[in-house]
Amino acid sequence: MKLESVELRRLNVPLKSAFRTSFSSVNLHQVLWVHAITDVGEGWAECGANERPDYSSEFHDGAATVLKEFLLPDLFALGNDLSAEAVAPTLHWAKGHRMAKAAIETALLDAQLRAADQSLANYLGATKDRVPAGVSVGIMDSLDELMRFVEGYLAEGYLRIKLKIEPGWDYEPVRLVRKTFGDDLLLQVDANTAYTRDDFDLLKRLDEFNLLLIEQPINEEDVLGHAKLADYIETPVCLDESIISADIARDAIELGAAEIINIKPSRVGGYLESKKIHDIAVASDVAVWCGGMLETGIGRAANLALAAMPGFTLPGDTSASSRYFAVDTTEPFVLVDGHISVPTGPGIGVDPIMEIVDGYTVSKEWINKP
Ligand code: SMG
Ligand code: MG
Repeated sequence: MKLESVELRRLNVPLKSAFRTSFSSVNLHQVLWVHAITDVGEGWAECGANERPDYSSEFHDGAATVLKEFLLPDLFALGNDLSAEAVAPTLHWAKGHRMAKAAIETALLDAQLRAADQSLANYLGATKDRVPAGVSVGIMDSLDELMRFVEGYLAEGYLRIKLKIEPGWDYEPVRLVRKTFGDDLLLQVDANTAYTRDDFDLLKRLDEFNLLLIEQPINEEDVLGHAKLADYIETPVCLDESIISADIARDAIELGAAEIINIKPSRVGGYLESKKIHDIAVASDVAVWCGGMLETGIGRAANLALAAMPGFTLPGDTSASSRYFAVDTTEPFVLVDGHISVPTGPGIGVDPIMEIVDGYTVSKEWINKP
């Protein structure tokens, strides 16, 4: 396969309601797409970075710049030696920028698999044709509002609820959701690093609610702190932001810091690295689940393929398109009996609907092979 040109496309996709985490509140999802044109066909990917470096150090302008100035020139230079598998080794010299690398690797993997008439799910070794869906519920202005949203999601059929928490929005919302919806509800929380080592007693209070897990309670660089917390509380500690590579996943597991892992392909540099993390976790008896970055259909499709691998034993943040969007960029993913179907078509298995995509597009830039 040979890379001929790449389109960087920015989209502004409105959210149905504001999504608030411990670090931001957004009601417009700003998206960066990477569209690769090769000699064997085209491929699409959604970059996991946010517009601002708030979830991780990456952000759209940074990803676009590193792609244009450093990553794409090396991939153009490979000529006919390009393959999706060659992307990570070729770009290894460039430190970090995993979301930018994941985006181009995924777009090329999509092109390569479409040409080979193979689905991403099949390529990754998926064993399921549908995956159980969880939903991530943002921080709300009031407990009443939270109850209304959770009740609505449960009525739609979601099989697991994840509550975003932060200091001041933790014990009470969790207590109320547990009390209202019962002990059988699969319930977990995500702090996005909002706590510190001084908050362990506060976090221990959540033990009484029999949570599936607590996700990334403290600073992503404090892996040892998570191991200490895991010793201190009953609730299993799950890492998200900290796990940026298979090497870190292996270390975090060995340290006792990652009792469960949220795998987000964008955060770790792509689907190939995600597969490595999956394999390491399975070999260590650590459960994994697929996280999300509010992906539109292009990104959601690829995440569903990953979530269909055998080690993904917990419901992911792989919710239906309608969780966030009135109109998705592809055929919408729908919830049926609490599950979402894994695409079976070649590559990521879905196509952008260009009339809709063009309506969301705010800019396009083409980078051509020199
Ligand atoms: O795709 O449903 C989704 C988003 C799930 O909560 C979610 N993601 O830390 O896991 C996480 C957050 C990051 C969101 S960045 C705005
Ligand atoms: Mg998280």
